Amino acid sequence: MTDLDSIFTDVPPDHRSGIVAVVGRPNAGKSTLINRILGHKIAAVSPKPQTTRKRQLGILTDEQAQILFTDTPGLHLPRHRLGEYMVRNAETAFRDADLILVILDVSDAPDAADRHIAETVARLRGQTPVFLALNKIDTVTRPLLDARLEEHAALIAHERAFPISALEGTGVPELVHAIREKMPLGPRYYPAEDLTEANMRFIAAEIIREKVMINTEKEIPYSVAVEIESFQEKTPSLSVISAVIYVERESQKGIIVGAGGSMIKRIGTEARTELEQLFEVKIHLTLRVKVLKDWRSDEKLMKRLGYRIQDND
Ligand SMILES: Nc1nc2c(ncn2[C@@H]2O[C@H](COP(=O)(O)OP(=O)(O)OP(=O)(O)O)[C@@H](O)[C@H]2O)c(=O)[nH]1
Ligand SMILES: [Mg+2]
Repeated sequence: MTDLDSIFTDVPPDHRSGIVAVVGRPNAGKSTLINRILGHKIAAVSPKPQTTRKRQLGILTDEQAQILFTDTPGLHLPRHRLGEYMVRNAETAFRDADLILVILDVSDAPDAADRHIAETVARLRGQTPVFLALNKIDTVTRPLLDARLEEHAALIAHERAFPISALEGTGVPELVHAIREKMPLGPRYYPAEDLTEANMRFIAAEIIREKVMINTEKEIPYSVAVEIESFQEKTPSLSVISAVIYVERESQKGIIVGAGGSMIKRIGTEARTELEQLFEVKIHLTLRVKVLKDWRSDEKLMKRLGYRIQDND
């Protein structure tokens, strides 16, 4: 039997499958939750808002079901072309979804950004059912927690709400169980071993960008784009990757390189270590830094860096 046959035949007649759009404000924990659900890191995570820039599929497969989780950029009020791209990219995720999973961060009381999410969900949800994941419950102690959960749950009309900690895993199995039950009958769309449809080049670029975001401050995390120039699987146990880190200004280049190259070295070591774990091979990683002036405001340059407007169609 070929691989293709097994995709279509190895599932029971009551097999379920569907798409879950994971949406929320920047920093709510969407990517953390998807990594947690899959038990593998496929998406970049950082303490800074607006880490995710484009949709990414996380695929959860078991005997009974295949659930496709769409990680999306945080919904926010954009201030430049890249921000507009990100928000439109997130908004299109609503269109194909069988279920909308809104992640709310309960570590603080709801504010204007949360109300903006609520309005966006109300505008775009159509007839699609909504579940809420009330995330970061590890940061709030009882009895305050109960009031917090209620305040957040009151923001958005929903079918069910689940208090969770994406970081620690609390409540996540219950959430996944409920999502599975909500999926319509359907086939297995991807081979059981696939975790994402993103290729290794994209994941490598995202991990490098994540390390830049974690290690830099102010505008720099947002001014960075990463391009994989070459990715060669030299042997089954060694890959050689060379990547360019683009920034918007000469001064930012100096900061990313750091004194005596210390910063770029740190970014390289952290990225390499994590990629070796993810891909289970040794990696030689070479990083260079280049200036692409004001690329975030320039649609042509954005396109060159992989943020194509037609991604939003
Ligand atoms: N304490 C705590 N921190 C969390 C939890 N979930 C996520 N975080 C942290 O919140 C920060 C943002 O997490 P991300 O997963 O990048 O959030 P996101 O919603 O994908 O953010 P954007 O991609 O920017 O929209 C990271 O520092 C995470 O470690 C949680 O359950 N508890
Ligand atoms: Mg994210």
